Amino acid sequence: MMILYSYWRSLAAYRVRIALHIKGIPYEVKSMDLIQGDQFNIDYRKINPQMVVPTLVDGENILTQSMAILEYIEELHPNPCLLPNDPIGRSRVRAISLISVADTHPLVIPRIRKYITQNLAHDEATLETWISNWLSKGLEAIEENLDRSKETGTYCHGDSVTFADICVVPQFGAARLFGINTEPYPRIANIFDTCMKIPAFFDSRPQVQPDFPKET
Ligand SMILES: N[C@@H](CCC(=O)N[C@@H](CS)C(=O)NCC(=O)O)C(=O)O
Repeated sequence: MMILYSYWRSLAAYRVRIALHIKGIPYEVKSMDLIQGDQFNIDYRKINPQMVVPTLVDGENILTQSMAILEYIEELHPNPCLLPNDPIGRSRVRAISLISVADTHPLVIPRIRKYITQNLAHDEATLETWISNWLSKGLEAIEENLDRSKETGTYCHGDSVTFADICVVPQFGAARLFGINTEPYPRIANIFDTCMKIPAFFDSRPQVQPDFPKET
């Protein structure tokens, strides 16, 4: 069985959980507490020298970077298909995905947060402004893309789930959890609500992960 190194709050691991679920691939979760610093353990570093999650272990193969993992899963199990048939469509789906994966998410991960508060000595309020600014900017760009394109359908691209939904939904969920005003993003909100009716999205969400903090 595949092993997924994951963390309940990780948007990148969330993307992979959704894709594995959609493709019906069973996997075992190994939880990494990124706040406690599990990612820096020497044994994990041997598996993932970047010291981040997710890492997917498929037999002898170790896969890293959520987008690269999504592509791997897609090639291994083409059905149901998570990319459009045409090159322009695939390019659009990857572009929407990367607004989140490459241009938004890296700005709000734990090591960046830590750098802002510890190395640059900014307070929590400044950190919150930082996070909220970048999450919002990403959503703004995605909303405008969705609004302008005739390819936008029930989902980000057409009427079936693609990588784009798998990348946008976790970011939108994080923005809501973070208390950001999401009213300016009605198209994303609709897609989010539609996706949440799909077990692959609903059952992969942070709040139902085994390592989600229990209330004391
Ligand atoms: N671009 C990578 C991002 C990986 C990443 O930064 N993951 C975060 C959690 S979402 C992490 O493990 N951070 C550890 C840290 O910042 O120390 C991907 O999409 O897989």
